Amino acid sequence: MSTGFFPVDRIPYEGPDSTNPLAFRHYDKDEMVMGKRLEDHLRFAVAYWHSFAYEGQDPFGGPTFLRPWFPNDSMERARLKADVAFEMFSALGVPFYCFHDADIRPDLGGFAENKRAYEEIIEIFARKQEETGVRLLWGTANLFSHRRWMAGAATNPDPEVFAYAAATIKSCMDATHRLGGENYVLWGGREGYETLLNTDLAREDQQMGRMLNMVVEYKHKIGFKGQILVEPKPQEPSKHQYDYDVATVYGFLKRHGLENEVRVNIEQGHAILAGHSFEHEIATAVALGIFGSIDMNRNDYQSGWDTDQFPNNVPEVALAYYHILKGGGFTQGGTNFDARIRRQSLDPEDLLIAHIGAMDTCARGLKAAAAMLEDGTLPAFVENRYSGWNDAYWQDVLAGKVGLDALAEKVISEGIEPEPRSGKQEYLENLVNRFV
Ligand code: XUL
Ligand code: CO
Repeated sequence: MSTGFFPVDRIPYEGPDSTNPLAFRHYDKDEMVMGKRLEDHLRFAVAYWHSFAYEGQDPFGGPTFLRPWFPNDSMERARLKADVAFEMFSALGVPFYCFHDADIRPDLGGFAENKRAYEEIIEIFARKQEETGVRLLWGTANLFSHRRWMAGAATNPDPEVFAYAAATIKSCMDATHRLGGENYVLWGGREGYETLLNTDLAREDQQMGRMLNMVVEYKHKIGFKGQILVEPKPQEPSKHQYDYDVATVYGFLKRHGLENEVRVNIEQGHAILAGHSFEHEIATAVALGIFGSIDMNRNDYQSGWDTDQFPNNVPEVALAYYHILKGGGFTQGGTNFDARIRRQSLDPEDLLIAHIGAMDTCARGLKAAAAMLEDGTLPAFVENRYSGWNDAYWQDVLAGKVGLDALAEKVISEGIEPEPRSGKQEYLENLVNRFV
């Protein structure tokens, strides 16, 4: 029986001419793009925390959303929240969802009590997954909200907090495994510092490396087949976070022997905070062989905060999907909407409308990206730009068979004077604009 929270129980696809705010105009999940259904390309997921746990607070004001499952203090309310959440997943027709432990269970105090409450909700989720066909894209642990994490989880100066973090991650990995999750995510909001005056960087790096190695060891021990993903972010809430961006995470993985075990979950808003574009982070991960999944959202470009708004800019999203498709597309990853409605968007239908707009934006972006690839001009331009390197001699240079002195000799003996060639940026920008 429906809770009656939402005004409709199914969002139909009505095509680009529809004026119905509760219908898709571009996301037809069965539409074939490059030989694959849109649903299988995009692999959309709803984020439990933003849509069902966030109460509308900001740094200057308290809750604005008066949902019947707030406050988060009883199992009864947690069950109602789960009912409404799965009604929304089904209404939107998303294949996936994601959650933290603290999003889905009440905070009843101690570790053992919270674990029991968590496991009870996980069994409810397992039943609901079966009934609705909705699956888990990833699970994760909230190691940042409670005051115990204020000085870090894995990187805490107190080893007992490290142990508490390990125990929490273990129960979240067990739950993700139980629900058939396709990935497990680690985002270290408090793995960083507020001031270097009280921080030992070398110790904190060692602690974080050991924790991630334990996660990987445990994954293999229980036979979890999902990807382990680290989510980079440069700061907020910490003044500085160690998982600053994709390149920094790659260095960390190499240092701790994890570059073949762990990949990244890249978030648009985090890329912007790091001074990058979303496509920069995606292309970097693809180039390094650690691309895993994305958190899709957008930041307000004026505020300088991680505002976690729903995406609505097709050209931006198109370039992100271009690099994803060019890298082979998602395997176990997907498009998680790590986005929340604004605190004035009070109506239940606002939750649906936000996701509909975001899904349509992503569908248009992906179709534009696929058209760019199928047209082939852009990838061919880049390939051609480097084609000089394909010669056997230059391949030998890359393979280490030619040294600095031999190259110097070649420049002199052959009288090499390279002629610069146009990078054609404006031509390429105009080319992209034909598709978006
Ligand atoms: C915070 C953020 C998190 C992670 C999961 O900025 O993105 O919601 O995605 O912990
Ligand atoms: Co995120």
